[in-house]
Amino acid sequence: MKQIIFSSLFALCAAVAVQQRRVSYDGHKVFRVSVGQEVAKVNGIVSKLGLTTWKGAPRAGAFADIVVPPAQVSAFTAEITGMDTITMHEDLGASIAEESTFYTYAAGSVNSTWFNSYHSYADHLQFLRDLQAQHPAQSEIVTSGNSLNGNPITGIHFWGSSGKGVKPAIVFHGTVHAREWIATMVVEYMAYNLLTNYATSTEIESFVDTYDFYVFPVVNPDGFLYSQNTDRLWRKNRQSTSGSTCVGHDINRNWPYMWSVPGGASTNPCAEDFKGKSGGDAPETIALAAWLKTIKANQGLKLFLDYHSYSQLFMTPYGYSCTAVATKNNELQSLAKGAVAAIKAVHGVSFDYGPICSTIYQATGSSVDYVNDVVGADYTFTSELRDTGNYGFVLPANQILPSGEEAYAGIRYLLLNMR
Ligand code: 0X9
Ligand code: ZN
Repeated sequence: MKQIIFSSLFALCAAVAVQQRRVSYDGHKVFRVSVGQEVAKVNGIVSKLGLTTWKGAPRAGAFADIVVPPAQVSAFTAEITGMDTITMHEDLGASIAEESTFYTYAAGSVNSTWFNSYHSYADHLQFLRDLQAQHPAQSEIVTSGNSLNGNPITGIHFWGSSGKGVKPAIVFHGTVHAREWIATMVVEYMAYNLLTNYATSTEIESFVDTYDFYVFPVVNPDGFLYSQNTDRLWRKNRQSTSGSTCVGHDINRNWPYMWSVPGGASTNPCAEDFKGKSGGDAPETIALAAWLKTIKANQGLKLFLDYHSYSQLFMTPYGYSCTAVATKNNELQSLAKGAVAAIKAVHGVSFDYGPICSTIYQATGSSVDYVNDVVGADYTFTSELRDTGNYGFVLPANQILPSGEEAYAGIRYLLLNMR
């Protein structure tokens, strides 16, 4: 009996310890390999050494960004001899430590220094409350449902001179993929810039008078918390799947539209792009979808934009198919083209644009296809923010503000040119 109690106590402590232990990336290197025609070779190396990749499976003509633990570095470098390779992170653990130096945020003081560092989830919520409090007559805190673990998916809603809820909505989503921290900051920059300059810029005043803005910096709060507390490179939500010990459904493969189309997601619960057991089986997907439908019904949905990182892309529907063409495709491409030119004009950073499937890869069950065809937004885009692979997901904090400034220029172009 004593032994049983002792061993179950031990198991309990071990479980707690496992849960709290931070995944260490100390000494891990991240390599960018030019795959060329050697898809099978690169795939073989990745699976033989049991490595993880940052941008899906290696594809012909593309780069494969591969995380290599210290014990495998020499084996890996031997395997890729002769291939075009650069080192993205000499020591991923050190890069993460540097990035995770959050400046202390003093509640109540929203100003541009917010964008000098990344922040804890609690501080992100405080930032929204403080921003709202600075504009009490034209904003409110909103939630679009709860996550699996009961975290409200929190955003800020703001409006102009006509009052709330009467103008068509513009919705920004950030950080559905937990590790894409720059998306949180950029989406917050949109809200900060529009609200802070409403009183002084006639252009911004006209934007906010024309549309209601709904800005959700973190639509995957459970995953985001996990990426901050446990594993910086966590991507999915925190949902378990019967019959598997692996955790997480990829919310951006789970939207219930063209979900069954083969090839654009994984059916393996351990994969980073696991689509779930059925379309819309992630609570976050269902909550976000229902909320968007309500907004569309109540006030119309002018623009939906889902921010991700990294790759510097500005994309349009569709992800599920490379041959399906969006109804407004010509106009969407022309807007995307203008947006990337506007982005480039700010800091010289180049984004590519085009439909998701042909620009990045086939992705089924992504937000864009659902919002375009099921919810029915007038304009739907998704953007992959900086960079193109120097730092990847672990983007230095000094690139937050420039990322926000250029992303805003892209949005400004849309606001000036959407019909
Ligand atoms: O795989 C994805 O979901 C996106 N790339 S990421 O590295 N950020 O995960 C690309 C799919 C494009 N669809 C949307 N961004 N909605
Ligand atoms: Zn993403």
